[in-house]
Amino acid sequence: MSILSDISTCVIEGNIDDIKGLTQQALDEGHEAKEVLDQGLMPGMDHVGVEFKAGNMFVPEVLRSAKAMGSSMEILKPILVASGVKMVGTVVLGTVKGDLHDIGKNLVGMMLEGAGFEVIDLGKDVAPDAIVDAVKEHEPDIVGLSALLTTTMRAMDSTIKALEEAGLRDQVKVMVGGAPVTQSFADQIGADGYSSNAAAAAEMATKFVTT
Ligand code: B1M
Repeated sequence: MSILSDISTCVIEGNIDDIKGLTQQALDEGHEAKEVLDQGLMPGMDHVGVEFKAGNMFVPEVLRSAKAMGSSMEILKPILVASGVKMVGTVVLGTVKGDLHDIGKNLVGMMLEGAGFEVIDLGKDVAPDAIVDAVKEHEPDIVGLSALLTTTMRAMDSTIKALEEAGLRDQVKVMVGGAPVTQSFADQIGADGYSSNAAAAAEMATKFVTT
């Protein structure tokens, strides 16, 4: 097996202990950082996404895989940034105002990073104005909003309205998710997309920037 497939396996198995050493070894052996990302980390994360969607992997395992990927990215990211490799796109992500649940949002962020996006994670309890400011500052392709409470879902609506009022709505796709959110709610508030899980969110984001 090549070192790049060993790195894929580390992502799939959530092997946080070995992945950093293997990443450094791959670079030392002459592999480009982009090669490690495209042929090591990404295929691993794609596999995780498929297995998670199929119900063969569960949240704790996916989080561990995402952590393994993050450990490798700590080494690769500065090299990728310095060499000007473009990320697939940028996502401003946050859990909406009044809502402190961030486990699902973090998982979505990790899957997005796994799919090659730069993720500007604003955290939880994020007010519509803070999203507007972040869109002005970072000019993302996508805004991702998460909500876990029926009482905070409405803040997704307010956030979309704030983007409209700031004249920014046409510049970004807005995707929403979280346990109480549904496709019909997403349609009702004028979001561009809804996904029920992190793997589907990453797939949708990729479609947004490639079609
Ligand atoms: Co809270 N909580 N909680 N809680 N909590 C729920 C959500 C609840 C369903 C529990 C229950 O009553 N059965 C209930 C909500 C009821 C409702 O509104 N219908 C609830 C409540 C009531 C509350 C409090 C009000 C409790 C209280 O204080 N009285 C309070 C509210 C605080 C606040 O937010 N203002 C509260 C607090 C908390 C903790 C802080 C203790 C903790 C959060 C810790 C944290 O996130 N750092 C917590 C937790 C852990 C939960 C449960 C147990 C688990 C949520 C979770 O992390 N799931 C939850 C019950 C449950 O779901 N079993 C519950 C795992 C996570 C991976 O799934 O977040 O759904 P999820 O994300 C999924 C998808 O939804 C999707 O992808 C993810 C991965 O597949 N997804 C997206 C999520 N965001 C997306 C965005 C996308 C696309 C997909 O695009 C951008």
